[in-house]
Amino acid sequence: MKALFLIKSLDLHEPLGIMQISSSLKNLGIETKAVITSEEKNLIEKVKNFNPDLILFSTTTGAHKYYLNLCRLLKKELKFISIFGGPHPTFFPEIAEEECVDFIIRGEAEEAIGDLIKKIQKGEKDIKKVWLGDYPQNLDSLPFPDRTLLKDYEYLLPRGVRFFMTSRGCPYDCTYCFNAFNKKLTKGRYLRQRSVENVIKEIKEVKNNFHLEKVNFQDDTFILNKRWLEEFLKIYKKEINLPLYCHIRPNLVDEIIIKDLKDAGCYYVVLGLEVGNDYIRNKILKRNMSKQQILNTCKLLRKYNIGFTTQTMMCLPEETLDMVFETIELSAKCKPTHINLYFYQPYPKTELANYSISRGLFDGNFDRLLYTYQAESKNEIPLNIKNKQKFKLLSDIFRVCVKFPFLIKFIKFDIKYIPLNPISRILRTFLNGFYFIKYGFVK
Ligand code: B12
Ligand code: SF4
Repeated sequence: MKALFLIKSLDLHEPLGIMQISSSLKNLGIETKAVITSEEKNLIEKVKNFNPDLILFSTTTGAHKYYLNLCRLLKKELKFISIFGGPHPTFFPEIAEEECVDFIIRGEAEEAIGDLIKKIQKGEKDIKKVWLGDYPQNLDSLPFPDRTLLKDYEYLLPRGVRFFMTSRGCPYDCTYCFNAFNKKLTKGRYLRQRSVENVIKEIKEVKNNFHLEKVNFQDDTFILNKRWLEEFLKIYKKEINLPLYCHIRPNLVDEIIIKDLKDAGCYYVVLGLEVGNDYIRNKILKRNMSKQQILNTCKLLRKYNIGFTTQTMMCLPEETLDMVFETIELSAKCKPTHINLYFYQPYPKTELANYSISRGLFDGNFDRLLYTYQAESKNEIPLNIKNKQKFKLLSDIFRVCVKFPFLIKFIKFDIKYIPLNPISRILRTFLNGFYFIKYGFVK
């Protein structure tokens, strides 16, 4: 049997979920291959040449329209069984009603995919269409992700950077995030941690077989388990000793953690600042985090010379323009290396999406969501909020204000009262141009 993963783009990351499923399939004796569809001029030919029995689609909400269209198109050209998995089918199983979808697996699929394929191989009739994966309780028992799957597309990944996951799950219940609902899908423990030895073994294997310069941990909250972290970082320093990157949550940070991370080679972290307004952050988003915790974390990161990105959001339910300026003010005080800004997207089954629907801010049509939700005036704001145009214009000048906070007062007046005045438009364009020349696109 042959299985093909079709992936729109890598977005500079190794897709660990897909690589994990590829390992499970290989263990069943199935040949696997991945094709990055945006890289192929003649995709249909390429697919036909491989002649897969199974085509697998891993999709987030927003990317699902692309994959459904692709699947429909391919179904017209060749015979195969389609299997959908990943976050969108997990939270929106209604996708199984689409004609081109043969099977979906919700949740973590390492075991379920094996069960499904055995039934297909036996030629069983009436196999159920919607499967729910059992969330593996012992992560050490899983095969390592298949690092050879993307060997033809290495050039799409940052050179020397490899991606790892040391845990699954998150104990928090932020209202916009998938975790709160995801934990309801599992019968067992949701928060699971691999052993230190198991993670070190995987990194060593990668170090020995591939070019490895930097280790990128994708865990939702890498610093959650302090005892584990302390032990891990010591061994990591001794046995791996490569620069590392991870995600941290400011309420979990203390100076010992930041110092330990730095000593182990941490050069960069990402942290969720989300918003400056306390009501939005703690009541609407349930972040359970104070401004002071965010400021202290950023101060420590600067003290230990660790670069960091602050993740921020705007266009949330109940958020006003003044509240976005609070986010700008807090970000400015944090002095981040890079700033990520997104328009809030209501994802299926999240508490905040349900709240948005109940307040008439969102119609519940998840097909309207975007592949990515970077905040820029050319992208759509999904919620039906007042003053959309002003929010969009503010998103364009957000980073400039964070870098040059003395401009905040002026921009506040400008965006609130004269956003479309030609002179203020020219001025904002000039400021953005200056910012771009000085810091480039990504900052
Ligand atoms: C790393 C990461 C990224 C990376 C890499 C993504 C990738 N291709 O893996 C980058 C930065 C590129 C990224 C981008 C985005 N991401 Co992201 N990302 C993550 C993160 C933190 C980890 C993903 C991961 O590696 N998990 C570990 C693996 C083992 O788990 P997994 O991927 O879920 O795979 C398992 C199952 O889902 C399933 N499965 C997965 N694929 C398939 C396929 C088949 C056929 C089957 C049967 C099963 C199956 O089995 C796997 C093994 O158990 C998750 C949160 C999380 N903790 O999972 C968010 C997450 C997936 N991202 C999310 C979002 C919203 C985005 C963006 C829209 C953000 C943006 N700024 O634009 C984009 C979308 C881009 C896209 N291509 O669709 C959401 C998705 C929510 C939703 N309803 O769709 C998540 C869940 C985070 C959240 N807080 O809600 N992301
Ligand atoms: S801490 Fe991060 S990963 Fe955990 S629930 Fe909140 S947003 Fe999601």
